[in-house]
Amino acid sequence: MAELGKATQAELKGIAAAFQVYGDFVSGRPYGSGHINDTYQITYSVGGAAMHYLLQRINHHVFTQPQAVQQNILRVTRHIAEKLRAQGEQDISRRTLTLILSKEGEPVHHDAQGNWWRMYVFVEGASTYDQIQSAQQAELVGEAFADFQNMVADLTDPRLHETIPHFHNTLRRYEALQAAIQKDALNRVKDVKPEIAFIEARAATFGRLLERSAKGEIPERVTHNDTKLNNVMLDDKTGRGICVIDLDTVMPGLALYDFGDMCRTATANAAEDEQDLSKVYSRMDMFEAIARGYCRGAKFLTPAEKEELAFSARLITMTIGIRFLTDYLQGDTYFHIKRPGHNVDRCRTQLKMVQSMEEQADQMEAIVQKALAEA
Ligand code: ADP
Ligand code: GN1
Ligand code: MG
Repeated sequence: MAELGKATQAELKGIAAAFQVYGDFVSGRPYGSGHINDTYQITYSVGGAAMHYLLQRINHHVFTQPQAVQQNILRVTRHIAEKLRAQGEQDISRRTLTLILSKEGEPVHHDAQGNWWRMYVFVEGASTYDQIQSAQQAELVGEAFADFQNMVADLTDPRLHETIPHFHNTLRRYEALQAAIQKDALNRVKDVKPEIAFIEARAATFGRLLERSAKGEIPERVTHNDTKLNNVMLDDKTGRGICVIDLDTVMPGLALYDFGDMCRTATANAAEDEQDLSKVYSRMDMFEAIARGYCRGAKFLTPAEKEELAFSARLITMTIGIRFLTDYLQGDTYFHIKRPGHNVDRCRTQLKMVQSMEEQADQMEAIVQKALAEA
């Protein structure tokens, strides 16, 4: 997979001009800490006032059908905006992403180099966090993602495009890891023997949610599928989770994966790429807060979903750990890395988080029961 290099000011100016924006381009700068897309904050001068836009190059190696992604996002964001409007909400362009169409009226711009770009209204006065700051914040994050699931629940007809098929299918992710181990293209397997052993020892659990879903016990819903902490914007004044972002993977899926992924990131005591593993563990005060916020909003959960909430946190953390390790063995072609070994560091934190959640499994179960009872 070829790296998509960083865009220059002149390129950004040209790309921004392809969208329905007014005023004069001032500057563009790389923005955020996502692992997939290339994100830029663009400043325009409009009638003398500074105005920001969010310009993103969609990673077309990851999202091979950028137009399908954009059709989904247009549909999702318009649907949410309509709902918020009907509820009498204010400030709707801070409460959902708003796409700015290209001058051709499309939700995406395809440039001469073959890159795909999209532009959003920049949400001001709100921030994303790579690490959780407080239990109150964790509760608000749980609530924000539950609200999101409620708002998109009826986007079923027609079915949203599956932008990445089998995205959270742990068995397939495990198969991909085994293939990468077999191939060992870069002779890296020798460095990660304990990690491989840790994963293999737990393989019997990887099909658990898939089986219950195939039996019809766990329903398909419209889900976000990338509910990491830094994919929700929190209001700088109130702390509320005002806008769920990074909508590329909104598609049919399991609500449990969304719950699990918020626990993976928002209960972590350390950064996703922390190298000192003694700092990495899952915080139960944060888990309690997320479970409270999420269960209060997610009134739709079936008995089987309720039973698997705590397990889903371990499973998704394991799945992401498997994906980081696979990418490391394959030569770091999927996730953006900033240093050699970055993906193996990320894998190690995920496996440490799994271990920490396993050690606290009984407590997690009790916390879930309490959160459900009080919801
Ligand atoms: P990635 O898929 O690479 O994670 P995101 O869509 O999550 O990309 O964007 C990366 C970061 O850019 C986010 O974590 C957030 O901080 C910021 N961001 C994204 N969209 C907006 C927006 N509309 N307004 C302000 N900041 C945004
Ligand atoms: C990626 O795009 P970003 O950084 O929000 C990845 C997620 C992983 C996450 C791990 C499309 O999320 O699936 O859980 O990294 N997104 C995609 O941090 O693969
Ligand atoms: Mg993101």
